[in-house]
Amino acid sequence: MKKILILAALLSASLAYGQRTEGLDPLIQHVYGREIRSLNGYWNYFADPLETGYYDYRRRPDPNGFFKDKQVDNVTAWKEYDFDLSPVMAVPGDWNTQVYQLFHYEGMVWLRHKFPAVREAGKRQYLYFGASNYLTHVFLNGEHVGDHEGGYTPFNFDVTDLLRDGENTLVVAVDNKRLPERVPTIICDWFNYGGITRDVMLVSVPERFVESYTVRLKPGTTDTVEAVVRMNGKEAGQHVGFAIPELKIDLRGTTDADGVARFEKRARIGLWSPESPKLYAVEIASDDDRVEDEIGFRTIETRGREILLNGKPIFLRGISIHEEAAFRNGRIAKVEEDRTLLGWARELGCNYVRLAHYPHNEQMVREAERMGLLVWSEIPVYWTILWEREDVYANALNQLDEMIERDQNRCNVIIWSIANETPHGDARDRFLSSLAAYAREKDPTRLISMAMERNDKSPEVLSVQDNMNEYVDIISLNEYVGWYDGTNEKIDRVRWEIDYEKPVMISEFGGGAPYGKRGEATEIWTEEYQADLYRKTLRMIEERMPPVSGISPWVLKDFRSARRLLPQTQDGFNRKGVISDRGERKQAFYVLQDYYKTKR
Ligand code: GCB
Repeated sequence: MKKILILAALLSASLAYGQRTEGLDPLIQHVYGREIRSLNGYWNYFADPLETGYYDYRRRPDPNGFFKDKQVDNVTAWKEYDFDLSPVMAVPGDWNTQVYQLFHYEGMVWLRHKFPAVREAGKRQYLYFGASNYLTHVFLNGEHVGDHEGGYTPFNFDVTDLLRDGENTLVVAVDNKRLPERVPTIICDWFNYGGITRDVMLVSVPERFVESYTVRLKPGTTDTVEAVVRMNGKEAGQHVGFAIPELKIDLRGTTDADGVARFEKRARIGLWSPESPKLYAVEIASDDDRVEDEIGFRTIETRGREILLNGKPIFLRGISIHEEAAFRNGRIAKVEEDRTLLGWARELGCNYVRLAHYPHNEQMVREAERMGLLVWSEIPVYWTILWEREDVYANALNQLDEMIERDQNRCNVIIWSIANETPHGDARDRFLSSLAAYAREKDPTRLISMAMERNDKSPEVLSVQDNMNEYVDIISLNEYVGWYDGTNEKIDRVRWEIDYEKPVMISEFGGGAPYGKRGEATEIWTEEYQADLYRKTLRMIEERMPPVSGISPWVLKDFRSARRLLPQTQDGFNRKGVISDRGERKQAFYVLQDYYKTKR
């Protein structure tokens, strides 16, 4: 508890200092199950590299910025922008792949959407963003609503008092500059898609509504469901109902002084697993509100070097995935695009996906759950974060919190990952161990991991040695023998010693090859080399490593990265996909598929 208080104090102090996440209201759970009005569509936009619409000429926030959307004739009074005369782009959608001139643009873009609304007595209306990359300033009818930092998690604002009957003007400034103090920071190996990249909607709820809920197996049992329902506001004595008709659960309770009602009931529960992804219809109702969801139940734990799903050891047949649409290669904007990637993972024989390196859209996780795919979900604490800065920590913590908050009822999510390939050091250890403690306290029902780097004992005895081993449940490591480290023949020469009595997973290995580039297995960049790397690595895992509990090779599909500059081979893409950016399966795809047949 004390730890949490310290973290909370740190968080509020840092937010005041950073002034970047402001005005947010507690996240509404499962917005797709509410009364919603989509604000997706074509929004007017223009780029503002000098942030002229946000700051005045002394770089002070301008109270008459572009968000006022001044309606003047420009004859008797002037203005130097005009949303009405500006082109449109699709929301959700990244600007880079929609507007050729903005392909490499990193900075501020203004977007405006007009929509009709009706103020409803007895209702509250929330403006909800699935995600917007990276820093988002939101204005409604000329007033500042709030700001959000972080490009991959949802946020919402209560706009009841700002909403008008009739036409409303929503103006959003999105800034995707890369800065050292951001999370992720300046360098990362994926494309910095800017814009409002996920659904935007108005969510209408009663004055007193079900804000969030946690429904799961009571820890330590497989025959007891527990539910915690949190109403908005902190009012005691409200009636709350919790039902799972198929399990004959139908309970009533009342809220305590925190506005929270708790339930517990024994039942004969069919557990969710990849082979049988059973979900139950769940109903939560209060005096004025009602939400329905689909929820599954499972246990996940570790024992020595094993990962146990529903009490049985499991090997995680995985693949790493970036949230980039197949065929058109932009940030995913539709659930069909999630399904394509997940369908490919299934075709490979996966029972698990590593959703790298940031929380993917909510539908991706829900679709994976329906398809029987377990999930590793990660925050973008990637490479060289500014570990010493409190505001940077507060930002990472907020992203972690939003990730857990959104997906806490997805039983397929079994691992929260707090980082990827971070450089060792005291400040980093403090930063990451605090994140791990927070995740564990907030959600004791999942495993914690992070992608570590190798730290070898000798050139041929490979290992991982990381102070963070104490804080994680699974030792996961990215290893690139045969690619960044030597060529494939080295894979056959090495063996591994890992001294921790915890499950080990290989969160990444791989090599690059454009689809169709053929040659000898000894020539890098060929499909043959990539396939050979897979064959040798899989053999190494079987024969010269301590038991491994799962793998998620890098990566499902070739993805855009501004770091990948080699003409005719990379052309702006990381080519480590087992499938090309156009959907063609490379030889390595089949090597992995065959291996997974042996691991069922
Ligand atoms: C890594 C990173 C991943 C990169 C990959 C690569 O270790 O975790 O984000 O894309 O290597 O291809 O270099």
